[in-house]
Amino acid sequence: MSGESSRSLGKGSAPPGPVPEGQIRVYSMRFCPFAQRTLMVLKAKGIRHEVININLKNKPEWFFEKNPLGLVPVLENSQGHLVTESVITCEYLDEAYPEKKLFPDDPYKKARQKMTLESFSKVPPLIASFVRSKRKEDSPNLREALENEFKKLEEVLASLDFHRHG
Ligand SMILES: N[C@@H](CCC(=O)N[C@@H](CS)C(=O)NCC(=O)O)C(=O)O
Repeated sequence: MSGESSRSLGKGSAPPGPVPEGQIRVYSMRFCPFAQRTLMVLKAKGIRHEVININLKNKPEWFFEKNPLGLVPVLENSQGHLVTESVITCEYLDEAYPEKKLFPDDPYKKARQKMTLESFSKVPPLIASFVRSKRKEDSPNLREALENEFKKLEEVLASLDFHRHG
């Protein structure tokens, strides 16, 4: 069941059982940039987790009980707690597993970090549109917009002192 490469579940599939004690589950989709956020935080913090990929073109009926909006990512823990929205899942994971904190505790530093993240909120939808576009040469504007975002990101990363925020 675990692993990013497991097959995706679609309509008519049996609902997965409860999450085993001490585990956390993420409902995901392999090419979803939003779900990648959650998966990256799980990985960065070394949290043991299981991945269930959802066929978003043919969603299982039971998936709407996990998220009425039918969107991935969704986190579920062994107490049956459900957390949706990628940014919220990241912050939840950082607080629920405090051993290796990614967000600073200082309120101002934390706000600055969120502001930096927010300034790149255009990136996931841009990547999704780019991946969806049939012929890449038909979307020069998308490519240019993405290249600009990555250039900006590189500049921000180069200017950051990670040790100070660590
Ligand atoms: N704001 C949401 C967006 C999540 C989202 O749009 N996920 C897409 C896959 S990349 C999805 O589940 N699409 C299914 C649909 O639109 O029905 C988040 O940040 O988690």
